[in-house]
Amino acid sequence: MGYPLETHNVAFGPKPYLDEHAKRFFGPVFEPFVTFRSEAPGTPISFDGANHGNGYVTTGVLDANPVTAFPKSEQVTFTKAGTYAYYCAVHGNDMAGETVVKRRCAGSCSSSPSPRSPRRRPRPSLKK
Ligand SMILES: [Cu+2]
Repeated sequence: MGYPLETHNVAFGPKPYLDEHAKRFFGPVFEPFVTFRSEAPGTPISFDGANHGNGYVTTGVLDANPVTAFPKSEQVTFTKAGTYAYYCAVHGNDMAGETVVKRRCAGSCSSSPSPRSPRRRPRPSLKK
């Protein structure tokens, strides 16, 4: 029985900066900037687009293999609205996307309607 060998990371930041790390991933040792998360172990990843001075944040390597020390998933909390490009520095440009954060959400956002929520129909009158 084998283990899944799918290994990825999710990295945000300036593209040239990410590319530098990505192209060195498969070196004599795995590139530490790709392999390890950018935030201290055990701390949440909170992203405001300016982390570490240049907006760099990475989850580090993620995989579903129980024999490695890498987590299966990570959670990133976005604290500022914006459009943030990310990619997997293991696989490069073919595994990329954007996260669109429309507004800051502190706590539960379900209690206040979005400004873009559709208008509600007026209630029917209760006149007899
Ligand atoms: Cu990947």
